[in-house]
Amino acid sequence: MNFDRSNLSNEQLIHFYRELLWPRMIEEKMLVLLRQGRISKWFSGIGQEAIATGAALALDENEWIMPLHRNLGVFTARKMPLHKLFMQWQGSRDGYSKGRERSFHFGSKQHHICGMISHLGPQLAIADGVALSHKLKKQNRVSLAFTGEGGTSEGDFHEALNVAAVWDLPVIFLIENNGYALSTPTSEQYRSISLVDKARGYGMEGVTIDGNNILTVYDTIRGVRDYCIKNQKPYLIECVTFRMRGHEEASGTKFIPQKLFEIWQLKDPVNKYEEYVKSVGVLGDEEIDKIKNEFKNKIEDELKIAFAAKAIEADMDEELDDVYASSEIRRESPVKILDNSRPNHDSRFTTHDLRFIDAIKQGLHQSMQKKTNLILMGQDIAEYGGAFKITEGFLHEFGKDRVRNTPLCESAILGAALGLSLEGMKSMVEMQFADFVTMGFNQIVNNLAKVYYRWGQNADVVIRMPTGGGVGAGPFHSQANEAWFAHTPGLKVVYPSTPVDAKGLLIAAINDPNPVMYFEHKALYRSVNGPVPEDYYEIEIGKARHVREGDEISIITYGAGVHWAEDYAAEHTEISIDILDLRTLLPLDYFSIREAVQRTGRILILHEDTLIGGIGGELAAWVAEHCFEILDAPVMRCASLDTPVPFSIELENNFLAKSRLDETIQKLINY
Ligand SMILES: Cc1ncc(C[n+]2csc(CCOP(=O)(O)OP(=O)(O)O)c2C)c(N)n1
Repeated sequence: MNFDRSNLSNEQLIHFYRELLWPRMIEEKMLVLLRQGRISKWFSGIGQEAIATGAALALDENEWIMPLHRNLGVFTARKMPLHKLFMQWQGSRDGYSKGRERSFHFGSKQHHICGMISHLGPQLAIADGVALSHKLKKQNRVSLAFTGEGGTSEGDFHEALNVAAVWDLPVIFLIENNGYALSTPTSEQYRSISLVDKARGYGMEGVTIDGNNILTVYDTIRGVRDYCIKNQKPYLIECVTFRMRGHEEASGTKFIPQKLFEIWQLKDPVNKYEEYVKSVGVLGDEEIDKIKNEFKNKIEDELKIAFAAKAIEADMDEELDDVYASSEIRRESPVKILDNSRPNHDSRFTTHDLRFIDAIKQGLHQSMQKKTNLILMGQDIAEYGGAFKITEGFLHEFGKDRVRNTPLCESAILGAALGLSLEGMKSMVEMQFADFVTMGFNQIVNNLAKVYYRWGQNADVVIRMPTGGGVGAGPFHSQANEAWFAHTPGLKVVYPSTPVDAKGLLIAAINDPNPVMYFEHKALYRSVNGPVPEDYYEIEIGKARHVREGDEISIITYGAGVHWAEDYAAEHTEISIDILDLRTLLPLDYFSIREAVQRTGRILILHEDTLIGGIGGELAAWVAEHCFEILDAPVMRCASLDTPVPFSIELENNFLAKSRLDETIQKLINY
């Protein structure tokens, strides 16, 4: 192994030695603690330390790193106190995730380390978002994301590299090629001769280096960093290395030929570098022993602090409170709140008549004017103005930096949106159709939704979801998929039915620091209009709207269902129908739901989503559990058929809940 010190001083060489040795010695201790049952799981990076350590040393401290499960060297090089790291691994309250996350699945804003989720690949696109923020703010910084060679087979790898290349983002993608995924060798993982060949396919540069040589890793990344900043381009680095232990300690190494361990032991990154610093006279045996003793004592001291930590006690209020970031933290200036939650409310706003679609457009437009850190991302939203023309004209007014056409890669764009949040920026991601959200589902439900609870970083993202059927568009352009998200703690789900609410809820969603799924029903875009204030105002998220007063039955609904219910009530004046528009599905407005039950004692829950597992089941259960004594009949549901959404209009009409509304209402009244 050749070490080239270039112009590194003796002090720097010693510093690198200490930084490299430190995670190795911690790990050796961790393996002992694991055998003693003091920690429950350990993913070893022994043999690979030069990569994590070298990478962290090569970046500036305020540059974000997206590490994975074997990168202790990143955490130690960023000077995270060891006792706090131990507390994290023990699941203690005073670790980095209040006991909510395991092993290396945590981040720290202070240290510019982004916590991974188990799925590996999603880390990569977050680096895109951070780099986008640097680019837009003209900061000379990069972000760096890790992946194993196994992770390069994930679609997220492809999407993240592609977006970084197309958007000219200063991101360093770093592959640690240690020969094996959990047990799968590279021959069963990919067919390209070298992983760095993939860089060319994305139109970026790349290099393969010896990942066991800390000076090579440091020097390469330092140079690549300069390249990325100067040229505003991404770069792929493949570090060749070997994992000296099993995937995790319990999985063993039987599946890897023993000979490989013998070969790679001779290339051990710590031993080799130690030999080098000795050979050039920078450190002698005595000094090395001194450092090792110092570290040994430090580990014991830090462990003592960690083991003295109090046992964790669950505090239910705190657990629930920490699912969402406080809504107050994002409002730069006071915003008017329009309360139209009761019929005949007194609105002192000057209004004009707008279609549903124009109200959304106006809300978005005013938000772009008010919030200069708001970035819009979506397929065909720039020149074309979006599939439904909601962003038509925005490009001209706000420019290409803020109104961004994206490649077809929902997952990477949602990951990038999270990356923008890390740097304090707000983003709105437009799904071309709500159905396509499945391609980015993992980022939403596992990353955006959970990140605040896990390590205190909010995902400041609104996802617009053109949704719903009734337009003859078939199974993949018509679905009502709000229930998938209403089931996910950490998300907010809003679903307006009128122009005034569409505008006010969109502004509220954009001002909310949490990830908000904003459902907009396509069939309402041009078929519904109404008075909309010209002001910049919010409708409160989590507050239902009492649409119509009645005393025989209450229909609880949202979205297109509100219009079905209103039309039905207008045509059946012989029945006194009360209507509640939920407007927000997560969190639900239980107070208003209870009031609706009180008004009539007969509840019909109406939604366009299919029956089984729809939000109606949750509502029915809640009403039965909490309002049993004021019910005069069983809670009934009217939902769409439990089939995919059919294309032919006759079939679709039969599918939609609306076709069974009369039948269900009659059943409820006659109970
Ligand atoms: C989406 C997903 N699939 C499978 C796994 C299970 N898993 C965890 S780590 C791992 C191997 C990853 O291999 P590689 O990317 O080469 O990194 P290494 O662990 O070798 O450092 C697997 C299969 C997972 N965590 N996420």
